Amino acid sequence: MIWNETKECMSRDEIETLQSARLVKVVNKVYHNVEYYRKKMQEKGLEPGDIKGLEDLSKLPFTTYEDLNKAYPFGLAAVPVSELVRVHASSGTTGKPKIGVYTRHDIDTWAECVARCLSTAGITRDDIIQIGYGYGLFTGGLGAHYGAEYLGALVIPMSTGNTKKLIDMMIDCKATAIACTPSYLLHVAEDLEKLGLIDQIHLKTAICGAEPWTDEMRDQMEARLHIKAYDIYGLTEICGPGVACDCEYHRGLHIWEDHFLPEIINPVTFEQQPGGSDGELVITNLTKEGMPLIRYRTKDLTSLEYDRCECGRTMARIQRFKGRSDDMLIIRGVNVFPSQVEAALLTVEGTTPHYMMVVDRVDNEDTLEVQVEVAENAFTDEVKSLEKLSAAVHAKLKSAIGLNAKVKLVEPNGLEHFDGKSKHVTDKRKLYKQ
Ligand code: DLL
Repeated sequence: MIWNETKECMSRDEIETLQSARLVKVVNKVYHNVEYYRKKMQEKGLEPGDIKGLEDLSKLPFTTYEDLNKAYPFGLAAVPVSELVRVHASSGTTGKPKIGVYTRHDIDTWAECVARCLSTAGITRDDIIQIGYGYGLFTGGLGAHYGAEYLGALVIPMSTGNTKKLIDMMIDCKATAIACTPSYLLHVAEDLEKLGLIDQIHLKTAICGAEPWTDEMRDQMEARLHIKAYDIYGLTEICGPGVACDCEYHRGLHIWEDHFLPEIINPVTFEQQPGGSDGELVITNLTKEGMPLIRYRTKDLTSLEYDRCECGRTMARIQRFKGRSDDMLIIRGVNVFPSQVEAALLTVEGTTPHYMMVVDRVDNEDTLEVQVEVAENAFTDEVKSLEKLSAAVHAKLKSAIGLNAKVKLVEPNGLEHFDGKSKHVTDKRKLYKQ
C-alpha cells in the first residue's frame, strides 16, 4: 500500500518543481528569521533573491554540527519559542547535544513521514505495533509512536530496557509489528528462542533503524522470527526517524523528497556528486517550521539512486550506508564519540589520556570495553584501590555516554602510544559493507 500516492509517486519534473518552490521559501524564511543563517549567507554575498530554485542549491552554505553547537540550544530556531512544542536531542562530539525543535505542524508532518515509512513496510491500521525504541530525548520512541498512531495502528509504547515485559506483551496482545533497533530485535529473537516461545508470537513485520545493519542481519532476523524486516533512517537534527525507509524490493531507502532535499557531496572537496556516486549525504529541510536546516552535513556516507522503484515510488533511494565521515560510533543505539570518552576519563584522577575503546557484538548485543592506562603515581598492586579507580571510571563513563562500559585498567605504558594521529577505537562488528 502507498500511503500518500500523490506525493510518493510524483514524476521527477513534479518533484523538482515542488522542491524548487519549497527551497526558495525556506531560504527566505531562514534569511529573515534566523540571524545565524542571515550572517552565513551574507558572508557568501548571498541574498534570498539569488536562490531561484534547485539549480542554485550549491551556492548555499552548509550547516554542520559545529553550527548547531554554536547556536545551541535555540539559535537556529526560525520561530519564537512560543510556537515550539517539542525538543529532542542526541549526543554531539565534545560540545552540546544535537538538538531538533518542532512546532505543532512539524509534529504532524513528522508523523506523516513516519506513517509513510510504516506503510512502505506494509504496516496498516490493522496492525498492533510495539515501539521498542527509547522514549525521551531520543527521537526513536516518540517519533515512531506518533507515526504509528497517525497511521491508525494500535500502538504499544514499550520503550527500551525490559525485554521480558516486551515478550509478554508481544504474546498477550498478539503484536504483529515491532519498531526497534536491529541489534535489539536479534536480542529479542534470542530470548524468545531460549524461552521456547517463537511459535507463540504473531509478529509479521519489523521496522529497524537508528544504527547501521547489514543484509545478513536482515536474513537472520527474518529466518529466526518468520517476519519481514525493513530499514528506517533519520536523524535528530532533521526530524528523527521517518526521513527514509525501504520497501519490499529492498533497493535502498526511499527518502521523502517533498520534505527532505538530499544531495551527495564529496566530504573533502564539498562538490556535489551525481546520482550513483558515493559521498556524504547532505539534507535540506524543505518544510520544517521550527528549525529548518539548510544543506545539513549528516556525515553519513552513501549514494543516491533516482530511477523509479518497482514498488511504484519515484522518490530517490539512499543506498546501504558505507560508514561515517566522522568518528561517531553507534553502540546499542546510542551515538558515542571517542572525544566524549576521552573527556570523561580526563576527569578521573589516577588515569591517563591513553585509552582504547573496543567495541564488539556478543550474542547480538553490542559490548564496549574501555581500556585505560593508570597513571604512574596511582599504579599499585593493591586490589581495593584499583577496584575503586575502576568503579570511578565506570561511573564517569556512564554519566557521559549513558552506557555501561566494561573498564579494563592497564599498567602505565601498557597501551600502544602513537606518534601521529592516535587510534582510540577497535570496532570488531563489521557493520558496514565496503
Ligand atoms: O537514530 C533517529 C532514528 C530513530 C532513526 C529510530 C531510525 C529509527 P540520531 O540519534 O540523531 O537519530 O542518530 C542519527 O544514526 O546520522 C546515522 O548515522 C544513524 N542511523 C540512523 N538510522 C540508520 C539506519 C536516530 N537505518 C544517526 N542505518 C544517523 C544506518 C542509521 N544508520
